[in-house]
Amino acid sequence: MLKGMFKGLMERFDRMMGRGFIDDEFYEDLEEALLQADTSVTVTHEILEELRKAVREEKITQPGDMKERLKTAIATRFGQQTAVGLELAPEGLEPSVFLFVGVNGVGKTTTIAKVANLLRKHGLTVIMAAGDTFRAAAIEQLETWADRSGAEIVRSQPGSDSSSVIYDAIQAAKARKIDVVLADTAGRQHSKAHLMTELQKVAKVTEKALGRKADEILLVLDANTGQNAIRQAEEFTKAVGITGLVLTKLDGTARGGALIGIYNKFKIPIKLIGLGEKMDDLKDFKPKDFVAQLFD
Ligand SMILES: Nc1nc2c(ncn2[C@@H]2O[C@H](COP(=O)(O)OP(=O)(O)OP(=O)(O)O)[C@@H](O)[C@H]2O)c(=O)[nH]1
Ligand SMILES: [Mg+2]
Repeated sequence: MLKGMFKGLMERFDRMMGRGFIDDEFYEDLEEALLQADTSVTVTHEILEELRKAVREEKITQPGDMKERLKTAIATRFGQQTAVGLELAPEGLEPSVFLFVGVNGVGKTTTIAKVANLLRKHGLTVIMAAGDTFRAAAIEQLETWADRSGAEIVRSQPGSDSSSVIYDAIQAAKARKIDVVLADTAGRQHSKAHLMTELQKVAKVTEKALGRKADEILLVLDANTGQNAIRQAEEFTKAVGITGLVLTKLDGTARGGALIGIYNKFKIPIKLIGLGEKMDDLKDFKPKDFVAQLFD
């Protein structure tokens, strides 16, 4: 599933392996491949330095051994994350509330469908809040997913206030003893101050309805966005306290390099990864497995 990511890197690696020895050209090829996958210049140079050091100190001579080194170098940059999963509400304080935020088209609504599907399979009841009130189509899209996953939905008229819809959904969940509220929000550019202010209001209203902060505020990032994902993480973190990242569209990206280092920079756990458009295409994030898949 992850074949697309670092495709260029893998092809180049195979060519380097073909040469059977490590030379300057090897490092140059590796550098170019990492940069082409949109790995930042800093992270690329750190990785190269690490590999050169390993070659010197451990007398590595074969590109094949280097591949293992590279895997480790990438995996450590995702930190010691184990799949902790989503944070549910403390016992007795249900419902759990998860807000999904991010720029346009990254996969927020699809991820909500996938998470609803997962929760339903675990026997939890789910209510979706149609907090993307900008477009009628967005509300209909969520309704379709609610039907398919067996979730309920709270919706309002297009153009109505996003935070009131989410407020209503939380109240409905309390009244009907529903386990989890999944709140959709409209896609918003991280550079638009008024939209980020609106998001702060959503977070505040959620807190008011719930008596505590949302259990998760998940920033959804499209793996294809390259280094701009870092900017998005910066701005969304500043506006609202992001508790976890969801990385989507990993099934088709050749620019996943930007994601190396995103954990290191923000120390926000990557909670879920999206690997397709269907409800089952969602996985926990485990750095080692993830990196192993990239290389195999
Ligand atoms: N290949 C692939 N496509 C995905 C994935 N997640 C979402 N998509 C697709 O990306 C497109 C946008 O997904 P949405 O869920 O509507 O994105 P959104 O963030 O809700 O978009 P807005 O509400 O317009 O901001 C759809 O065509 C989805 O099917 C994924 O993990 N892999
Ligand atoms: Mg959406």
